[in-house]
This record gives sequence, C-alpha cells and structure tokens, in this order.
Amino acid sequence: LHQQVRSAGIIGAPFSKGQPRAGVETGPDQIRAAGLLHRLQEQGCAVKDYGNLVFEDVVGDHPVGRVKRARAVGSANQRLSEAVQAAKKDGHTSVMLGGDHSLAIGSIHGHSAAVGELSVVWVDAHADINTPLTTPTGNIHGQSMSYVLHELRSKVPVLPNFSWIKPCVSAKDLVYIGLREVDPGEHYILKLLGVKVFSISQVDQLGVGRVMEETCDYLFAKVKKPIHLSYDIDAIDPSVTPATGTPVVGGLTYREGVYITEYICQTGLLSAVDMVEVNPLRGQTEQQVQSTVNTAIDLLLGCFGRVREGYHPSDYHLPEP
Ligand code: 6HN
Ligand code: MN
Ligand code: MN
Repeated sequence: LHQQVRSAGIIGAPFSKGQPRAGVETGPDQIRAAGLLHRLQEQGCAVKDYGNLVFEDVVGDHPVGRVKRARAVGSANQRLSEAVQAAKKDGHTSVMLGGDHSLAIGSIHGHSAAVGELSVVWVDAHADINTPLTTPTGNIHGQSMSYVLHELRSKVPVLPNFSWIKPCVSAKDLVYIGLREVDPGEHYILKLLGVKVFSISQVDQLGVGRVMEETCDYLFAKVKKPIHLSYDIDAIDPSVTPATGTPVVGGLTYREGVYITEYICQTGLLSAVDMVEVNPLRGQTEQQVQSTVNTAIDLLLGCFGRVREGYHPSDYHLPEP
C-alpha cells in the first residue's frame, strides 16, 4: 500500500503576532477538528500529536524601528524551535500547524538544529524575505527568511528576543514557488542573492510538472539535503483558499498545489513541513472556511504519501464469481 512507513509529529502553533489580523491562531485546532490526524492514520501514516504550544504574553512589546511585536515573535519562535527539535529527535517528519508565517523562523531553526543543512521549498504568494529595514508593514510574517539566511546576516539587526537565532540556510538551498506579490526590497534581495524563484508566471510558462523537476534538479545538484517545505496557504488561489490574511488573486490551482506536495513526498527527503496562514475568521462564509481548511488537509495528506490515482493492498485478490 505504501512504499515506506511515514510518521508525522504534529506541533500546533496558535500564534498570530507576526501580523495584525486575529484568527490565524485558531488554525491548528480547526485543522485538527476537520480530521487531519484520522485522515493521516487512514492512509497508513503514524501520527504523534504534540498538542499546541503555549506562548507567554509579552508586556511592553513596543515597535523596534518599524518592526511590530518582535519580543513576542522572538520568544514564540524559540519555543517552537525546541519543539521541532524534539519531534525530529523522536524520528518524525515535523508538521507545524500555524499560526502565521513568522513561525517559519523557529520551525526552520529547530529543524536545522536537529538535522543540519537543509533545502527549503517555500510555497507562497509572498517571498517573506523583507529585512527589519526593508519591511513596508513591520509585520514579521513578511520577514521570516531574512532571519535564517546566512547571506543576510550583516543586513539584519538583532531584535529583542532574537539573539538565539543563528542563520542556518544558504541562499542556494532555497527555492520559491508561486510568488506573485513581491516588495521592491524583496525583489532586490532575491536578485542580489541569486535565489531560485518559480513565480506564478513560471508556473504558467513551464507547468507545475517541470517546475517541480527543475526544483529538485536544482536542490539535489550537489548533495541531497533534508527538505523543509514551508507552505503558506495563500499560495493557492483565493477562490479555493479565501480564509487567509493576505490573499492575492491569480494563485496556484488546487491541483497544482497538491501536485507540489505529492512530488516533494516522493523524493523521500521531506523532513519538516509548515502549514501556515489558515485564518478561519477571514472566511466570509462557512463554505469558504471549510474549503480553506480542507485544502490545507489535502496538502498535508499529499506530503505523507497520498496519491490521487488510488491504491490497493499488496495482498489484494480479485473476487472470483
Ligand atoms: N505572508 N510583503 C508583505 C509584508 O508585509 O512584508 C506581505 C507579507 C505576507 C506574509 O503572507 O506570510
Ligand atoms: Mn503569503
Ligand atoms: Mn508567507
């Protein structure tokens, strides 16, 4: 039925302070309530649920330059980093349910602390690579990659509660898929560092099949490193996943989005995944919320071996009349 035994270590991260919109902190519970654990088990995946992290309130978290709520984001991510390290040490593929995308800082940091050098596949409408000095909004969910990239170390001031973060990803080990709303400072950084980007325009040009082939050819050119898949639900078109804080028209189709997860899964190198920015309060109807949450689940099922062609058990016998 399944080529290899997979196991998912689920970490709920009900955190929203990397951006201003309430509701994204309910993502982990909504995704669980819609049946994620049962659906994973049904497809033969072992599951360990570590529950939800508890994040302490930070008083006096006033802006640092333009950056909002740095202290809360720094301490939440430190806690998350430890949780991801524990899940990796227990032998699981780490699954971080967000929460906003600032959580990628701790998730990537913890993953790298546990396994060493990583490849990062970042699927998003946005590049989330503003520095604290280029950010147009001050929201840290738009800056996550800048804190973990070696190459940006000298461009990123150390914020309060961020001193534990050690850059741990090289620009050559990062691939973006689905970008369609990139700020000028971010675009400059991507060109400066020569980051591999498959914008939504390249998905149109090449098709998702070639995008994934080229993604893996590029990442595996030298050595095969464990993959960190950071999946922002706003990568998918808002007609499918409207319940998110920063929707951008013209996104990946449901099928393209799922194909990315199937392809990454079959590399056998998926070691940690983030599913972030599901915000039930941003849905205008129950149907919009359900469509967003169910798509997040289908993306995670794809990460753990679900294939759309179907299955049969290896001992299947055709009934004789
Ligand atoms: N996300 N580029 C914008 C900013 O505020 O820096 C939007 C970021 C969106 C972040 O969707 O995870
Ligand atoms: Mn985004
Ligand atoms: Mn994002």
